[in-house]
Amino acid sequence: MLNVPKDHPARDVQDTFYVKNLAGVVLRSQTSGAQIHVMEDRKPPIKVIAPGRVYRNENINARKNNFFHQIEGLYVDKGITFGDLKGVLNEFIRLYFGASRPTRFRSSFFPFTEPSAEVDVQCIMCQGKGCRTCSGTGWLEVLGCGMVDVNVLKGVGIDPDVYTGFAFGMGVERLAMLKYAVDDIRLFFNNDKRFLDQF
Ligand code: 2NL
Repeated sequence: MLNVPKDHPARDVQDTFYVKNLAGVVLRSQTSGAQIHVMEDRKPPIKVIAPGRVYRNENINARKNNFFHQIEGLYVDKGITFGDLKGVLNEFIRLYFGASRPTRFRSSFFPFTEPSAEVDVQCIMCQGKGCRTCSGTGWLEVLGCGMVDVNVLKGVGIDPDVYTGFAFGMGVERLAMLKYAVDDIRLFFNNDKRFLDQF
């Protein structure tokens, strides 16, 4: 339903865990399924926020855990444009990081959105000069987004000649790491009271 062909390389980053002895049961790698169900069951205008725990087969390190919490958003109606997407996400980032934190939209690829973009904020460690945290680029990736792919709309029975929509997804832990300069995602899951007491 998310326009990812069986043999597409974009499947690799969605590799997850299969539950033994429960045929066909798999731990979700993104919360998009919730939004697909809403689009199947309702007519536009559709506005959804889908938060929840998601799982991925990762080699665990400071940046990646094999589960995290994702917040996805979806807005489908007549006349929704990339301008609406930019307006909503710029406002969210302004409220979350503060007005003084520069951001940029960079073109990207997701099978379920076209066009797709990633939003970066200026590196909080070096203020854009380039350092180890931002691999010398001066920017840190915050979230992924784009206009809902025509094939996704068709798949759920929404006419893409009448309706358009935007969607986005972000990692809760990653957002907290960027705001509070936390350098290891595993700290959120170790339940060390000294870490948790700071917040
Ligand atoms: C991310 C990036 C993304 C979406 C999620 C989406 C959902 C539907 C249709 C189209 Cl139902 N798109 N979600 C779109 C772009 C990016 O997630 O979560 N990075 C951690």
